[in-house]
Amino acid sequence: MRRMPSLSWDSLPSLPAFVEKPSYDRDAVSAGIVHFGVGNFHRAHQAAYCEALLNRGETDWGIIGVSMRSPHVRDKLAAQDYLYSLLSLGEKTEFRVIGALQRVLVADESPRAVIDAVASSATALVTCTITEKGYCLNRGELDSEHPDLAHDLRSLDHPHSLYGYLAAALISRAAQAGEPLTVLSCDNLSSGGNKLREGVSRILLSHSPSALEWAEEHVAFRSSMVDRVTPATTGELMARVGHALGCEDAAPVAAEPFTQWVIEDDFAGRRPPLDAVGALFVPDIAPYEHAKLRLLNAGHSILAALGYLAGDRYIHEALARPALAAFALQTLEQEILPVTLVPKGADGRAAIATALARFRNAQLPYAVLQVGSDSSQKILQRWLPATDEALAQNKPTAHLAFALGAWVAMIRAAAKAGELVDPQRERFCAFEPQRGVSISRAHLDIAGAQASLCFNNSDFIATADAYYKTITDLGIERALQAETLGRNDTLACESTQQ
Ligand code: CS2
Repeated sequence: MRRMPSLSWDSLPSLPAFVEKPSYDRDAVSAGIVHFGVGNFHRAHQAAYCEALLNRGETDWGIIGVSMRSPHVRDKLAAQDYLYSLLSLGEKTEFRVIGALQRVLVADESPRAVIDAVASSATALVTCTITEKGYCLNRGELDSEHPDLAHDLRSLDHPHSLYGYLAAALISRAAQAGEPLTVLSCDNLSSGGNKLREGVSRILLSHSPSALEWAEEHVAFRSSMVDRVTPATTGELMARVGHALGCEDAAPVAAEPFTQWVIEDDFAGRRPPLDAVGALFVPDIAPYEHAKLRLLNAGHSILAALGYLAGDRYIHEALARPALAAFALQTLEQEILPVTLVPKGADGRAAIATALARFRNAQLPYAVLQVGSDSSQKILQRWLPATDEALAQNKPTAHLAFALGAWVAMIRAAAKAGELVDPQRERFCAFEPQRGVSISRAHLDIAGAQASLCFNNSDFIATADAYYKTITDLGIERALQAETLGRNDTLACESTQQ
């Protein structure tokens, strides 16, 4: 069989007319952005916004991507001029080819090139999608003993963390009295920008107090709320793209039609006009972060745990089970929403309904195992803070206790099946239940949730343990029925707080 040609700038003119292609001269574009973490999410989200800017005639906002360790994405993209297809899958299917990524550096292979790219005055913005675990946190706080951060506090010759790369680059930028820079977190994390500031400052303090002083004046660390459901690429997607385009794309990405980017304003230096292509600049990001993490991501993680236990492969399959769908809706509406700050003018119930409708999109199957990955980190951002606030305010928490019991059951079952993907995998796998020791508390302990109120609330923990037992005895759906949770005809959400 003849091999199809690879996607490339030369092949663009021969792509079918339904494919939206770069309309700009790539040689006229410079890279004003360095982005850390070139996974599917970045390529479906921030890169798509930048592509829209380039298509409008802006020339400053090309992207240099950085992969911290793996060369895979770089290798695939380099072979096709860093172009890739982005499919929007919903009621309609839309194809775009994105050219905003100009090249991808692999930090472990060429640390100096990464430091130089961030230090260059051509770079006005650094963005990142490094996931929760890239922030080196423990108990929700920056952890100086985390091996990567501890390494960078000692030496910046070959940094291990994003903090280290930023600090090394700022030392060089300060020495050149370079242009101001904005560093923008694009992860599902509360106050990601503040964490980046804190980590970089800690490292600068130990390596170059004068660069720290410069950075305090010239660098802005900001947070953003990013939203677009973007699953991992499958072989089926690659085949579909090859067939539609008539050329081979080794790194296509599929995402839902919905997309949102809310950015904490007040940049240092040049700011890409992202508001012209659908992003929103706001002075206060907190309500947007809260609403997204708690009303969407919490729901996603809860459905991932319940769906996994029900034997489902995908989130939309979990939602097709009435008891699971009712439980997710009740948890979000009755227990999480009352303690969630929503942006002014927004309707929390409508946001929940939209999130669940988006999760039902069967055109875009999203694996429960993918959403369930790294859950020990995700629950600290997504639902434990809401649980703590509900407990503190003496509000209902029965569903949240059940969700905790289900999360523990999911961890145990996935560990047993060899399917657990989590930074704490080894500890979860080595865990042995002990008489008289709460299983929920032991798992929260491994997740680093010791500082949370729910960890220390014996009634809540005992309730979660009891639910865990019902779930493992009866299976998830019968447990929901037995406990009258997830039944449309009940409002079983008494407070477990005395
Ligand atoms: C998901 C998110 O995998 C996950 O943990 O909850 O990636 C989610 O799809 C995005 O945050 C949606 O914006």
